[in-house]
Amino acid sequence: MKLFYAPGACSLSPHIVLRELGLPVALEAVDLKTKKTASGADFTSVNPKGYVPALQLDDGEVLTEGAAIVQYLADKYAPGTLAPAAGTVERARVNGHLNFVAAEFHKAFGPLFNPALTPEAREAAVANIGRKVDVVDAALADGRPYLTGPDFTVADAYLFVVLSWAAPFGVDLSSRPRIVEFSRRVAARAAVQAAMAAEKLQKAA
Ligand SMILES: N[C@@H](CCC(=O)N[C@@H](CS)C(=O)NCC(=O)O)C(=O)O
Repeated sequence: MKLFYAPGACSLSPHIVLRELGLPVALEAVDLKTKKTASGADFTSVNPKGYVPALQLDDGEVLTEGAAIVQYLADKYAPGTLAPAAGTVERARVNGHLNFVAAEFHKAFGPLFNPALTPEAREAAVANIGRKVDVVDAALADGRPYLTGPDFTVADAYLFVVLSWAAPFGVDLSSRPRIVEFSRRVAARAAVQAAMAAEKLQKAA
């Protein structure tokens, strides 16, 4: 299997999951501006949508969409561990968080990638991000270590990655101690440390 990724992008989520599962990880970086991969290939021939992550399986099949990739990996290689069994309420809860992170929280950062953003638009975008953070903060309110309880799941991996974009974009999360602690807890996992080191990312504090 080969993961097409960009350092620190949402592809870090399946990267973490691959390492959590102890699977061999072949990585190929993608320049998201030029759509060229590190080997000089045209990335749009791998994923016509032009974005990471893309996971190329050993038979050549390519999976896209981070939420789908992490569920495929969890179900295939360690059923019931990083994602509860399909068809259970517990799985639906993990899927709910995954979908929220993908469709709501991840996308809330979109405006901040625009260098021409006005101060007013930035303020609105940051406020919107804050509302999404409030949702995941509330999920942790009973003191649980991870989104759905005591066990780390694929949804936590994705949430960790999106939370990691806050500081570089100047979004201050320090007033939310549960979120700060969540990020520290996930960052301390061996698989996360290994994935971040492989992507040459600074370890979270
Ligand atoms: N719906 C996709 C979105 C993936 C996505 O937004 N990838 C970003 C990096 S985090 C990207 O590659 N952007 C470059 C582009 O869209 O051209 C998913 O959930 O996997």
